[in-house]
Amino acid sequence: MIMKKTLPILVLFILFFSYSIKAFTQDINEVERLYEKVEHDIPMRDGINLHTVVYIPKDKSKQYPILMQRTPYSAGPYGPNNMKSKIGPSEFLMKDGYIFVYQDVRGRWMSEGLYDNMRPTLSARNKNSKEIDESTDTYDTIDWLLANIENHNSRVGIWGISYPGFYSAAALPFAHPNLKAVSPQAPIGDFYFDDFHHNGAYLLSYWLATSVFGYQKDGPTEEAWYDMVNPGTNDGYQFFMDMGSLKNADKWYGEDNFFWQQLKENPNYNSFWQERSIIPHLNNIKPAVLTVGGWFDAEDLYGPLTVYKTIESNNPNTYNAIVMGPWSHGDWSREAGQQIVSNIYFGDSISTWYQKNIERTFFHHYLKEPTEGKPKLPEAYMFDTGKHKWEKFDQWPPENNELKSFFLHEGRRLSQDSPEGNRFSTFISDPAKPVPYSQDIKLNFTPRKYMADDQRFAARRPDVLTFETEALTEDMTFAGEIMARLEVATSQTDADWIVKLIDIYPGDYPNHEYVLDGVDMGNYHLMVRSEVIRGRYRESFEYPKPFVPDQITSIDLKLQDVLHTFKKGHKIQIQIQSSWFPLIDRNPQKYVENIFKAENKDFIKATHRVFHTAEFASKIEVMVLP
Ligand code: PG9
Repeated sequence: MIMKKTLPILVLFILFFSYSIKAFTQDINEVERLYEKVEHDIPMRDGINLHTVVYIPKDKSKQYPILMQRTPYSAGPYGPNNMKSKIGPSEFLMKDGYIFVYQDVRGRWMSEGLYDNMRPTLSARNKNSKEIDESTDTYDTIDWLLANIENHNSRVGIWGISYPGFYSAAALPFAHPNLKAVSPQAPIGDFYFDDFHHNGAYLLSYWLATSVFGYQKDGPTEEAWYDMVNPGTNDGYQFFMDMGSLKNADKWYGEDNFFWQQLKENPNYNSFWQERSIIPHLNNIKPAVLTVGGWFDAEDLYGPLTVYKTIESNNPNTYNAIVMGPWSHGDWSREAGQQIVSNIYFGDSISTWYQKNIERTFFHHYLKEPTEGKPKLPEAYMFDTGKHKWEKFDQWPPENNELKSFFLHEGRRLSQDSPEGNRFSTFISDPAKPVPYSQDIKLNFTPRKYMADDQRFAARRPDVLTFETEALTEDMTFAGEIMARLEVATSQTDADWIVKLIDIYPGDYPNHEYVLDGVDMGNYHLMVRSEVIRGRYRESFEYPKPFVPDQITSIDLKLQDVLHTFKKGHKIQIQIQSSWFPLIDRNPQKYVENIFKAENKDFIKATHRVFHTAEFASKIEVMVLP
């Protein structure tokens, strides 16, 4: 009797149990189920071997494109039985079937040779030469793969995010003829404007990252280095205040951190940095290019925008498209369900939508099922961070943009009218009490989420100037880059200038869609864009120049592109300050040859002035959609 009753339940239980095991193991072992792995040490033209891990579909009845990634972050796990849990840019491509290739770049991890940050790109090619750069290493790798890997369809792609994004872009000069599709995603364009510096200011917040790339072979992870040096606190603001001048960082890095020595010895944009930029080499591009970035990417925003624009202007016949989404660094490669940056919720499954409808379409068109003509994608898929929706453009920036100027006025006003009268706004900048860049400053990670932070905390400080419009009577969309043209004076001989573009939500903002539970958006000061320039570089990043005390001086500062609709009822605000700590290092405000070697005594208070008169009219210039 009992068996009759329990048998059906038993059968159901066994079925459920076996299904859940299968589903569980399939998720974890999907890669193992579909792919096998082989590792090679591939010889480059100079004899150096680069360690390369190849994932090949087990189904040998078909031919597959090769999709490679070159990385300083390890092509591991290594060893025949250790598989990556995720291969390729997305699960869609993993399931579509590609030969995925991961390579340790020269001098890192299992590869031989010497590492060089942002290795300079050779400006010419001599096929008998043994000279190398990242492009020749990619070329030689592709040649070897085509000759030694089976089941490929002879078409090769390369992709990568951040530093692997740089290596993708670095494959473009003198590209291999079989390289058909390249997707630099959040690529580093130039370490003087991405990651380690912004317009001459050193990104102190990259303190840990400097450790990762300052040693040969397998430099420690940020976390490992943090644990190793054990700074004794995780309060980034306090730690760097206690450290004082940058010269005191030596004790943390040690003499063998070659990158730290290079950073210290090259404070200006000299040949050391210039020759490491990939931007000047983006000519005669043959592969199709899809550049991807995040509007709130605190690490690499200059890179994707500049790579796209440079290719666009230098290579009119090259397929060259851009995607900029509501992402911080690399968000588009992972699905978090709700897409959130700081407190701002932009919508659901935005990364999956991009992976499926944009990235997959690009690679499918050029690699998987090569098709004549262009893929069915717009030139620019750009997310409006004010409207919270994707927009398509047939070029970026849009050609029908209108240039508008917003002038600073006394009384903290911002308007399109030209200023009258002889007035300026003034504040005291004290390096002993620098303006925090966020209200949550940890030491043990590179800041990635501050770019949409609420800026009310800064607006209420006496050393932050604010200028704002009346509530808008209609929506206004900024689409493109922003130029801050300031007329300033300082009582000392050096100064940093930070400009922030803020979207002020109405005080009674109704908590409806796109508002996170528990976050009151009323009067939220959303930072839409921000940038700094170290004032000594106002005329030249290579040849710094002190200020003449109290002499009115022009400062032009480019803020990277936005696509943001300031909605009716919102206000546009500009914030101006002279410290942004510890995102960037402090400016002593007394001109010294090299701030990395300044003494604590060199850090002095200064009285800064920003002019808004008919003759000296500080303003921001923006591109507005009609
Ligand atoms: N661009 C990022 C980075 C570069 C160098 C140091 C630390 C971070 C990245 O590759 O994630």
